Amino acid sequence: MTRKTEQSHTLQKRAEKVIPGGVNSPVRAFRSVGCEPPYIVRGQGSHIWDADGNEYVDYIASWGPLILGHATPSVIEAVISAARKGTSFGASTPAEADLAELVISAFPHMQKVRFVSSGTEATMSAIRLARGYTKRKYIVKFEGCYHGHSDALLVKAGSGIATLGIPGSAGVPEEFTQFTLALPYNDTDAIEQAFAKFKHQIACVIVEPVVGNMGCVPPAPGYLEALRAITARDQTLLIFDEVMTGFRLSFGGAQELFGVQPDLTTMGKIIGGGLPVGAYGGPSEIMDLISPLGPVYQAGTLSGNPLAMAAGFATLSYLRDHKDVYAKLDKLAGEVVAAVAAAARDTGVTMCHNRVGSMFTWFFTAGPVTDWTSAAKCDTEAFGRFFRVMLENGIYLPPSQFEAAFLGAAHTESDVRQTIAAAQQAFAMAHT
Ligand code: KE4
Repeated sequence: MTRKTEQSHTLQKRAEKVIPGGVNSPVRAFRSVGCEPPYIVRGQGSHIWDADGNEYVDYIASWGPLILGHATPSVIEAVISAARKGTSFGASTPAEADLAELVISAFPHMQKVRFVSSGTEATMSAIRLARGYTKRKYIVKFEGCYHGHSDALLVKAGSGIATLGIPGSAGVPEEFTQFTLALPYNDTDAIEQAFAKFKHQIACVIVEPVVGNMGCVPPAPGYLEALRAITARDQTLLIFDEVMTGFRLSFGGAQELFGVQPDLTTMGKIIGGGLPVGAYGGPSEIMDLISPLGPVYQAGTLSGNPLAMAAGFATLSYLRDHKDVYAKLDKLAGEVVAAVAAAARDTGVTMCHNRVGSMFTWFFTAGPVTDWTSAAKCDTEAFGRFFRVMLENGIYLPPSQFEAAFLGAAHTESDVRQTIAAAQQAFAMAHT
């Protein structure tokens, strides 16, 4: 199949003249998979169409938000109805508490939530709150975990364990990352060493309870429990960054699935139903330090935007009322992931995979992939070849080895069959 790409190519060249790389978020440039990005013009259910008329089974789902699929009627109707009354007021609206009450109903530890407009804002604000609450400066994050692009989090691990992070991006002065510790994920010794070295000085540990941003990497058995025990022992706040996993892995996110309760939870993606929403929440004792009640400042012009609230409320209402959807997602995702893995094995292609519920990654390495060090061993060229053949066959995967793919409520057995067939073709070609 030779997919037509002229229209997307023209659109890319036009966009590059006025937008850096032609994209408003780097991963969309397809730089690591060796082809130009299709320009998407429409989505419906589990499918999207590009400017050249090519149709794809979509496993990106806007990087997670569209768990119900594209253009879900209840979501669209809610947004249109809200828009007819105006798009934004910069004032309180009933829709904000509607969504806040629904979000809080999913998390037993949560008494209050503050809405913002992105996951980056959510994690940045939660960290500021943790520092204000504990009056401590140091924070811990993990290599391979991504929590958005605020300066203190754009850090790569220093040399050796429990050494302070070094900037991971140009434009971030080392002073801005000097209080950030970047530790290996799934390594409890590293955490113990850090807390021994920085006893009573660490404000918070922020972690993706199931990592999506080095590809899908689940917590080792007991790891989240260890993080919870070690942080509680030192009065450090544990922040679960559930921007990706919240309402994805279960209605109560990873913390419900694994039975480990953080102090603060950050959210995004699904809670906006495809519109810009982030959030952070926790007990009133901590959340009431946020302005205007307390001394920790945080604000946002479009926070709680009525259209975004409407889209989020419609999406979460469906999930609240159809919790059986999670078992269905788990089953169908299990089918497609296992079948593709079997096809790789049958053709001698070196690949392993991780999956938790409806988020998963096929890694082009023998594996297992348990942390950034093992993820980084992937043959990204092999992933690129796989990605391009899948795209040619109408399967739209995340354009990076180090991302998670998402299956949603609109995906069908037919989508799964098409995906498996495309993978079989890709693996057959891998030996040519
Ligand atoms: P945003 O600022 O992009 O809304 O959220 C940042 C963020 C925070 N926490 C987690 C666990 C996340 O996965 C993200 C953003 N995820 C990426 C995909 N890996 C968004 C895609 C992109 O950067 O374009």
